[in-house]
Amino acid sequence: MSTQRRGIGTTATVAIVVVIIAVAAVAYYAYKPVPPTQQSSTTPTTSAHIKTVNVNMPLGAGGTQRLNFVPEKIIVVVGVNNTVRWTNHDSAAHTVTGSTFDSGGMAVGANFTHTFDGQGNYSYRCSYHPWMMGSVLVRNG
Ligand SMILES: [Cu+2]
Repeated sequence: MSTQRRGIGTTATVAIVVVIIAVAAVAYYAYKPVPPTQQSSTTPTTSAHIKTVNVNMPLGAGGTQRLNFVPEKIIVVVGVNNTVRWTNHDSAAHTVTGSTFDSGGMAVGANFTHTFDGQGNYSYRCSYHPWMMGSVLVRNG
């Protein structure tokens, strides 16, 4: 009796697996992803696609003249990654001061974000430490 039941159970299991595989195969062909070649030329247009570039003030930058913003110079592209976030990892306060943007005093651990909408080379500095100077080169996408 128990042997017979096991036999029926195995047959039913095989049938279910076959059905699952068939459904999966149909689903795969019905919802085949768009080939990458058709997506690669699409330019991201919404802010949801814009990546943020990170720049740091490293530990010791406030007291060591060879230390600076990291990276010191960056290149960003409008519509792709033109949002920049500076984070103060130092034990001293700093600023990110440019002609069109200014973080004001940034305490330890603070961050400041700015989105660059137009092309140009935007230099900036820390108003507390004259050796700290960086730049953001903005290109149109
Ligand atoms: Cu500084």
